[in-house]
Amino acid sequence: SNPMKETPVITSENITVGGKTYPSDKYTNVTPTILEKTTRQLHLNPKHPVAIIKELIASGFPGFKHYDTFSPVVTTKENFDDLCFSDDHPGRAVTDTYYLNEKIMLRTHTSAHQLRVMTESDKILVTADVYRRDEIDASHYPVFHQMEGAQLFDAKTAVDVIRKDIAQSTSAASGSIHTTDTTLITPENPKQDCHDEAAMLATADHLKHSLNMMVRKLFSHEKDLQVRWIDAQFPFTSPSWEMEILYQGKWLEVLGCGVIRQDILVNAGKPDKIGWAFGLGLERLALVLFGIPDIRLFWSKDDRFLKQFEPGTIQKFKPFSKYPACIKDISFWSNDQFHENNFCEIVRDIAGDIVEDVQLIDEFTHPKTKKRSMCYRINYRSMDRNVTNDEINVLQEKLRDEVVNRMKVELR
Ligand code: FA5
Ligand code: MG
Repeated sequence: SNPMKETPVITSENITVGGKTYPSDKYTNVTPTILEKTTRQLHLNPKHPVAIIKELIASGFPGFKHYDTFSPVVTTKENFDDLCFSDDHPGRAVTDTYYLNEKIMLRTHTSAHQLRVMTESDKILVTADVYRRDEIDASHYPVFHQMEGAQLFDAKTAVDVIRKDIAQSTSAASGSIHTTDTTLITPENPKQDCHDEAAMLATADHLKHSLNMMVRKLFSHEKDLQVRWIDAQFPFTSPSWEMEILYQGKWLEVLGCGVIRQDILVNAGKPDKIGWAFGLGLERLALVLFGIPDIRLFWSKDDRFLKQFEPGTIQKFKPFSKYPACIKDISFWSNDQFHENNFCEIVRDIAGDIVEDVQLIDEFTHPKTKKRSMCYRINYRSMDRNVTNDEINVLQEKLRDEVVNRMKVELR
């Protein structure tokens, strides 16, 4: 049995999650809603889009050891100290990170497992749920999934080994993906002093090549996909970059990566290696791949979301509404004081969150009386339950009364 499936418990003294109990203190800021997410394990449900994209990406890294069952509860040492985060790095703030107590937290990235897995293998992938006190919008959610990848080479032979490897990895049909890379090695995004320049450049080439191939493989059916590389900064890599994909008219950041800080390899007992690492946002790539309009949908328990996905296949998502809409029109003779915002305010007052949409669908001026007629269509729909026609009729009647009372219009 999977201990992460057990329901977390928060008391005033401690927190139980994943079958283990941790004492709370003044740093404690995890909430029941966030802890509940640790039980979901979307990346381990083979029919979930997060797991489907995980498998599709992992299949492009044969020979890599893939870990995907690490507990989200980690130490601040694993998440920050081991990765060379400074003591005052903003990522450590209680405003950004979920703490169980001063030393125990929910991982903010899969890099928290880098050191541990690098001691075990030179080619690794780690997939996991990660937690951040981030904003919420269509591409940000406080819980999401990352895949970490890393590959290490013998520093002495890296240049030759990498040159051969890149030559051998034949480029899959690219669809029409346009990739631009104008990044340079600069003092702001520097080589590490301890690195041989040729070995570092080869490692960086291999990193970008591997990720460009990953994107080509994943999006081979996409038309005119725009991809770009930009400079970035991470405490645990240098130089560092991010990849962005143009999606719905905006550059969407999908991954961060770079040449691993040598201190980390030394701490992993591998001082003679040089290596690269990346951390990608699985939901961000899945948004683009499946055409999912909103990152919140990944958490849906509705079959109409989950049933659209098949392991190993890429099918565009067909948007659905959780519960059926109930559409009502209201027509009236308007007047000079009428303002649409006031009308919408009344609709919201009466129906609250059940209103999905208000639209003017018809407007005309009577040729003789010069009176203006307007017809608004109101789309009622609940996110979490079925609304009945009777119930909506009551709201619509109230609306008709209020519109007359407050706007002095004349119903038709
Ligand atoms: C990191 O987390 C680094 N650990 C990545 C890395 C690994 C760099 C190894 C170098 C070497 P960043 O904070 O940029 O970096 O997050 C990585 C990716 O996670 C982002 O590019 C984005 O795709 C995704 N991501 C970040 N925040 C959110 C969020 N709130 N919701 C959904 N996806 C997010
Ligand atoms: Mg970033």
